[in-house]
Amino acid sequence: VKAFDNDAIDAGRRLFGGPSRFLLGVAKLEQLPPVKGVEIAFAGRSNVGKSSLINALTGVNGLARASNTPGRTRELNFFSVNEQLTLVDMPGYGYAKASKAEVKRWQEVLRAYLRGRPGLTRAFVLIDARHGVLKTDEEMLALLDEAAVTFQLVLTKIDKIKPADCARVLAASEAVAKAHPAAFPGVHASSSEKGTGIAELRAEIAGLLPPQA
Ligand SMILES: Nc1nc2c(ncn2[C@@H]2O[C@H](COP(=O)(O)OP(=O)(O)O)[C@@H](O)[C@H]2O)c(=O)[nH]1
Ligand SMILES: [Mg+2]
Repeated sequence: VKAFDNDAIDAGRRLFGGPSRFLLGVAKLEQLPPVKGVEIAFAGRSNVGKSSLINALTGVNGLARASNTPGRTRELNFFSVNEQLTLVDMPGYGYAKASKAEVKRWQEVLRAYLRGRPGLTRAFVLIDARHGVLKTDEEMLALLDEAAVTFQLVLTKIDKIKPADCARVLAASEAVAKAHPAAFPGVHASSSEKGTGIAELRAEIAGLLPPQA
């Protein structure tokens, strides 16, 4: 990913330095809240580190986990950051125990959400750095292409691999992204555990907000 200058890093720090709170969990599209400000979504396989990344970005431990109570994991969970930004924790895919009917149902909810959400500025698709882009990830990317939602890839858990392997997975992921019309160039590498790449991701997100008046 491109380098961020001090101003961009500062803007990210200021944005996420503000209060963050859980808004609501949505299981049915009729329950979707009106879009307020800029909305961004986090997608990825279950266990890839979506909740951990939201906690790391907001600096609020347990913020995303707080909404992870049973029954909530199949919902779209909405969080507010500094009253300026809405983060959406999307239900994880690739869950081995999910039935075909379940997968189909949540794909329909997801597709409807992605298609009918003009305020959705970008989706970050999280990729486990140990595995790279898998087939189920490709399905998600195809869904985003189809819905014309700009997405950007973020490697997670880079603390679990060697720097050389990280460089290799980054390059491979960039090549995958290039093949998708909805991809935003540049792949982030992160570790919620160590805090690596969090400041840069905050800066990227802050850059999506309209300039301050
Ligand atoms: N080592 C390491 N583990 C992580 C990292 N991010 C998440 N995890 C672990 O991966 C597991 C799944 O994380 P979670 O955020 O719940 O994933 P989700 O299902 O995508 O929301 C948990 O045990 C986390 O502690 C990371 O950056 N490094
Ligand atoms: Mg989660």
